[in-house]
Amino acid sequence: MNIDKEEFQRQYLDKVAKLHGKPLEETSDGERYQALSSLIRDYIGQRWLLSRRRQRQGKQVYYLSIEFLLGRLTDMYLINLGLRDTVAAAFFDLGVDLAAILESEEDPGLGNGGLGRLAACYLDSMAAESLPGHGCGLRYRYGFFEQDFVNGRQIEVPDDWLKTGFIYEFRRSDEAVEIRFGGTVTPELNGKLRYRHENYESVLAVPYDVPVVGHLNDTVNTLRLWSAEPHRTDFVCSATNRNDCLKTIEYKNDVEAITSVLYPDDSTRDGRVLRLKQHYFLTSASLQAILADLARRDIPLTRLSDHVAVHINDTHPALAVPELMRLLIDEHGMGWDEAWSLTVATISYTNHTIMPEALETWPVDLFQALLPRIFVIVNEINERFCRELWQRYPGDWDHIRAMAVIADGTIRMAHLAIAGSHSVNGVAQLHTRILKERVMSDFHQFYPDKFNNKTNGVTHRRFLIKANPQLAALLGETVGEQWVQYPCDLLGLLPHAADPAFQDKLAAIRRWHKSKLAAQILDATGVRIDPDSIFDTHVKRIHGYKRQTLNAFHIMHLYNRLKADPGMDLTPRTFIFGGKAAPAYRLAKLTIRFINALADKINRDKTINDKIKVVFLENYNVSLLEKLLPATDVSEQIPTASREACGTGNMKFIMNGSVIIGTLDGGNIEIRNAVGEDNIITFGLTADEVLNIYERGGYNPWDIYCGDERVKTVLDQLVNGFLPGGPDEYRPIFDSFLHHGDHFLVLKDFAAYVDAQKELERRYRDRRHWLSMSVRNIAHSGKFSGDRTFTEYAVDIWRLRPEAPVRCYCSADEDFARAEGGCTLSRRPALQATLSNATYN
Ligand code: F58
Repeated sequence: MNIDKEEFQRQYLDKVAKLHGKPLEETSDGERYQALSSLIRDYIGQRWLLSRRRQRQGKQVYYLSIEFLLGRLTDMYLINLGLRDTVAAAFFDLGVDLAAILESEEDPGLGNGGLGRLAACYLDSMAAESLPGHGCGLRYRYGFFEQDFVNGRQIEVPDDWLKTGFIYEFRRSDEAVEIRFGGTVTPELNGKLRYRHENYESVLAVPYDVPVVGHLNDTVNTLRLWSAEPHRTDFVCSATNRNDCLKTIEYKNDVEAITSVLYPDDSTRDGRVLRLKQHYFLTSASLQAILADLARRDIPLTRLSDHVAVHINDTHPALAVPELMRLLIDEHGMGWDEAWSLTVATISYTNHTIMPEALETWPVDLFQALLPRIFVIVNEINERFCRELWQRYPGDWDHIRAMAVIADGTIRMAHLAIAGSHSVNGVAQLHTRILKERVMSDFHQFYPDKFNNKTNGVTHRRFLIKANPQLAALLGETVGEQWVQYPCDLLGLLPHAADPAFQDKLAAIRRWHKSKLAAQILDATGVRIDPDSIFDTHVKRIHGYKRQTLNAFHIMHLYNRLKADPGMDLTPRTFIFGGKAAPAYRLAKLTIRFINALADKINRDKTINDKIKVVFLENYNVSLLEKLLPATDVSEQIPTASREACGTGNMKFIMNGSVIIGTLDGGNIEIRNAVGEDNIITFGLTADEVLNIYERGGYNPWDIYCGDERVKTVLDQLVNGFLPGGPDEYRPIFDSFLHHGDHFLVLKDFAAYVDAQKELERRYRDRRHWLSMSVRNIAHSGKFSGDRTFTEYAVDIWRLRPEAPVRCYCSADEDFARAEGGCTLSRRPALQATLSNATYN
């Protein structure tokens, strides 16, 4: 956007006056933020309108997701509009602290983990690539939850992210649609078989649109968030009829509950019903709007899949399959076969997990009661699918039952998603292989062409340019500003990897961020950490398979060594944790308490000379991650191999120059292939070894407990009063390892992890060597840009003809060469020349 500093100042001061009626000097940071965001909203409005007009004819992608973990928007809008430097300079002149203003923004609480953040990264990439791709999600009144620690325990506080309003949403009441729950359906034969749906509960889905601004281009896409509201016509409340009034209030509460919170507690039947309601609400509202838009564009429904791609992010929106069938058949009079081929051609599905407990199923009775018409359709899909299977595997009932959509009184959403879509993708090469060869091998045999891999990618605009502007500037000076459009150009750093002058600049930037983070941590936790220590960060959802306990056990072991030998030569290290535990996941919550107790014990111990410090930061979210990325030396990516579908934190850390200590799982493997074995520290069981243990057994954690003194000491310390909080407090953790089989193989990998940590420290001590590793990680991170992934989705899955030609992304690896869209290094001759002239040492 073209606006100079003086003009911006004029407009801003004008906005302050109009909004607040007082001079800038008298406004608070919050009021200044309001004025800035309101001005940005004005800037975006006009561009949005033009972008919609331009995009009208092209094929549109709709990315349906139960989560969009957006992070703060203001700074990103400024970057994408090309206004960040102008605004920073303008505020500097006005004597206003832009950073403080930006801190007043709430993180929109619309997500929880990697799946939701991936959805947000892809929105950013689609807009950056000028692809007409839009998000469809829910406008939760309260986010997942805000995490507080009280005596080291996680307390879940409602995340009231909307309390002061959300300036970037545009309510579109005129585009509200009706959603129906419950009731009865009766078949009617009137020439054609039709279903009459009666006595249902009617809910209004009201869209709130959030603009998604492309990076330095004219594209503004839309994230549409649906909010549940009572239907006006049902709102009966008169003073004379108290019963009606109570019913109305009950109805209103029931309706509003649908979008009141992300992941409502599903331990009760009511909670499960609410989640299913959310899923149907999201899919039905989105599909109704998509078809309405098609009609507005005068496109016949029979051409649906040429003009629309609907992508389902995991199985939460898998009801898109039967709902699209319902709309095509019931509302538009189409026959089953035509509706089915259009549905399959339109929908594609990404799987994000192989963990059996996370593959969604619904009890038939619950499903049928809530969605009677949809149930009839799912039943029909299942019957037809089983008939097809019978043709292929006549008489093999076991095989058919294993693959059926409905079996044993449950509806299996992954099976529905696979049967009803034309593409099923995993999110890393290993994950896709496991899907094809193990978890969904039956489906892969049946539909070999549907399965494909799309290794995740993340946006370097948020996680590098926004999070680490100093590094972004250094990269620009070194490899040319074009790296922002072509992240593969970062390969041009390789010749500088061993250059002390470049390394020193990189080190100075990291040191600056570390000292800033240290100050923030002191402020937030009262713990003083040394900016010259190794910052070792482990941030992600708290889960057994992510193995925060493995990290904690290693810390305990280090502490034990230090206590035994206070003079031990150890590079000072600060272990930083962050992450939320699902409220009903007791062991994960206890893990938080355990790590907090350990932190307390270690941080108070004066005898270890501050050699190790441990902090668990409250309320991990996107904004906190952005502060940690540029200050982190070591990133912990240590899941049980095979369990982490891909991971995306790993990618965000390497683009900031952190070195990973990690297992050979998910995206770590591809990162290792890209950066080279010498620039990542890997350890532990491979995925195949883990899967073999799961299938054949043969692992007894007691053998390790009895055979490795270090493990025994650490585990005993959980229950012998070593930790504050009492000896029984942490017994469930102890039991999970020794009495419940150490499902995530923490003890099994312990020795290898300790060795890897030693190796890490050895390498860190050679400062030049460490910095060269760091540079090489940044250099190879271009491959993990979400723009690259999105190009692959656009070309292979959605068959999208983009508005602008798809940008090509180079890689030294030929596996990124693609027939269309992508490209190899050979397409960037200048870079190729730099690289081939360089000597790497
Ligand atoms: C994550 N899934 C994967 N699920 O764990 C991670 O490996 C992958 O990189 C990422 O998706 C993106 O592909 C994930 O975040 C959830 O948060 C579940 C959602 C449903 C409720 C339980 C958690």
